[in-house]
Amino acid sequence: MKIGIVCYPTFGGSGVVATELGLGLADKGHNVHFITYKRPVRLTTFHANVYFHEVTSMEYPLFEFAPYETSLASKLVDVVRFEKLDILHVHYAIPHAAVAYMTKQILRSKGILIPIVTTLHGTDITLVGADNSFAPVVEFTINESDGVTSVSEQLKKETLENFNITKDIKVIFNFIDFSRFRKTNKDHFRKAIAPDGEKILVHISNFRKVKRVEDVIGIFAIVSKQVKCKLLLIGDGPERKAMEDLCRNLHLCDEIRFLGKQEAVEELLAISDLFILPSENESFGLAALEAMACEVPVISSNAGGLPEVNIDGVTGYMCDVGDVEGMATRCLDLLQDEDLLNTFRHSAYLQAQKFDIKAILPQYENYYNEIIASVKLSGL
Ligand code: GMT
Repeated sequence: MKIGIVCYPTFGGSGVVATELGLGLADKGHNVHFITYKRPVRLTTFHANVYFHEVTSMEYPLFEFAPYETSLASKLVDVVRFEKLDILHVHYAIPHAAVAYMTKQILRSKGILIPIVTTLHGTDITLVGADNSFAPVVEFTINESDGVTSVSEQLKKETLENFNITKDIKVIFNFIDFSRFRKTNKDHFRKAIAPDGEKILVHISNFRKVKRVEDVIGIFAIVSKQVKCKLLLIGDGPERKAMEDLCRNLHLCDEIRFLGKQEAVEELLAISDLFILPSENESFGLAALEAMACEVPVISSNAGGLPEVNIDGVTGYMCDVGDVEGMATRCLDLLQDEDLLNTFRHSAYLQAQKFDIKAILPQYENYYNEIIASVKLSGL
């Protein structure tokens, strides 16, 4: 198949999923064309079946906001026509589902039929998509997509609750590539970060409000009073400065390290004992899955789709959003009982295997074939 993938190229979960999906499909022999404004962060090496088309916008003094959607649609029309794509898969509804709709209409006027699949990732529905400034377009363009997928059952439920959806939504879970995410021996890293045998807690996110990084620090403040430990904060975003200030105010700067954006997160997960994810909302929690694949149990909130990934009392623990005391207690339960921690480590790994890329990729391939066939049947 010749597949076009549109996504945000930055460190967000949707861009990561889109890129890993494209690379996985390319490994299976498909030709994959990424179309976005920057090379996606996980698209680092050459692959014979992978193409990257950069979207550029013309600058003009009249434009206070560069009309990216127009440039993207124009690029998509061009790539679909000249590369003869079979399907266009757009990740994150805003603005990609709307751009895909426009692209489809333009191509239709030229006698070309391009099937569109939209994948909903979370905040495009729950936080941003539900806002009046986007909602009518989100609803319309989801319904106009030929196929719609959601990364969790809970996100599908919320989409149906928030919008008047006439299309079937297929749940295809996010996935993990075990050839990359697995526990490896990185003891030299561990010694550098925790020289006195301290336990290592870790959090990875884009430091947006929805991640509640202040709760991660609050949990650590309680835990570190009873167990010698360190906290690694990986990622960057709008809340980082406030979080650095909070660490200073709590006199925890020696125990907490801000590592910024990291490429090889699996190497840091390999030395971690617990992953903390207290999010206000989380449609899936890809970062938690990555931790579990590296045998790191997860202490999380029970928001959104997290219960579909993290099994309470088995692969980690879940508490209500904002229950900092509860999450700290659960951390201590595991950190103070090495046998229990090891049992949870193994269970986390086993649960992660349910999301193995090898099992999930064929679901996308079958879905693409189904959508292409049904679009062909309905014609122009
Ligand atoms: O977490 C974010 O804010 C980034 C966002 C994105 O679209 O990049 O992540 C969403 O998509 C991820 C991949 O499907 C999911 O694992 C995250 O749970 C989801 N984030 C939220 O729902 C807050």
